[in-house]
Amino acid sequence: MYATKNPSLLSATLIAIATTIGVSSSLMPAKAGTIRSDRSDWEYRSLANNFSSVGYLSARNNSSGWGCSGTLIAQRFVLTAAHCVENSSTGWMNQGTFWLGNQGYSVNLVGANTDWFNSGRDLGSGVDLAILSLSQNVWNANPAMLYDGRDEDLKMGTYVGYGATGNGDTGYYYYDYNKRAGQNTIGIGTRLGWSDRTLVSDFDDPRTAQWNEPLSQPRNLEYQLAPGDSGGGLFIDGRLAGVHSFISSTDGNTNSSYRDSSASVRVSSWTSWIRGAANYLAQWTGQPTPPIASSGGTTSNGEGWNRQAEAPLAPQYDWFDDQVFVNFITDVDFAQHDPGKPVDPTPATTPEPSALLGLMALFGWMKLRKRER
Ligand SMILES: [Ca+2]
Ligand SMILES: [Ca+2]
Repeated sequence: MYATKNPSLLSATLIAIATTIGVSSSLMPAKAGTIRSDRSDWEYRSLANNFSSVGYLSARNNSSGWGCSGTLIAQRFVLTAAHCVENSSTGWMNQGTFWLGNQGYSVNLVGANTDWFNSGRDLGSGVDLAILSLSQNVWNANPAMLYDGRDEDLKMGTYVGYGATGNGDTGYYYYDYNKRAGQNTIGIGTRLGWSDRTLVSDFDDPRTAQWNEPLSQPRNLEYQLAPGDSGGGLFIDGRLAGVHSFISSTDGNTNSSYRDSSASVRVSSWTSWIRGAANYLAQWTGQPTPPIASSGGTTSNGEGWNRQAEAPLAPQYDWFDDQVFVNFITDVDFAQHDPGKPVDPTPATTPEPSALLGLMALFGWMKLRKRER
């Protein structure tokens, strides 16, 4: 059910948001997800095998490590959530490995959306976006195509990610590092009082579904995001339509149970930023402009096709290449660097190091390290 159908749920959601600008117990980053209590976990894990572009992101800095998800959008670029590139208490990642199947690829550059910082890291604004450059080309998975249609509302979406799981009755309770995919009916974020740059869904209980109400029909593999899914991909018609960002609840416990909600950053709002960011980061490493494909939906129900190849699942993620450390690249209005835009009078050049220092000054606690050779 969506809150718009129930005024009391809507007001409860809004109250939760008002009290949660910043850190909140009821609005939290989605870090795999929870499944229907009457379906087998195997079905969700099998569905995930259709989405090899979604990988596991392991990150660490000098004092902590954490895990997220991400989606390959070009041969060496990954789209993820901005909150995945930093730990809220220990700071930025300085090493990262993006895992596709059993192959790990080191992260060498990160660019996070400047609006994420400008908004005070406001999850509800739909700005929780970062792009990662990998130190080598991916060879065992196909990049996802971006969804650039604006007709996402009420289409079926497929969530893909790694992390905590459980079911709608229990909420999430264990973390097995497996990839799962599940479905839901997607709405524009304004339905739940958030930015139209978010896409949302709610987790419907099949036992209490209102079958005459299109928004309250649980999908066959109805799904809810949970910690560990952050940065993963939401697919419509086989295209990447969202980047998993946060979960919320109106039942007082944001545990990904039935009735809780999922939210992803809306890719169609950011296609220029994504292309521009990838292009800009490519220049830093002397790479050619990466081709990033996009197209609108082709079906009315969001089922569509996908062109994903299968990649085997890897059991272990605690590996980092100690020769590769992360550099943060300032978002110098990345959207202006979209190669699809009319030619900018100033030629694109390799950015000066000041761009990097600017961010270091802004976040003085960030450490950049380079291995001594
Ligand atoms: Ca639903
Ligand atoms: Ca709950």
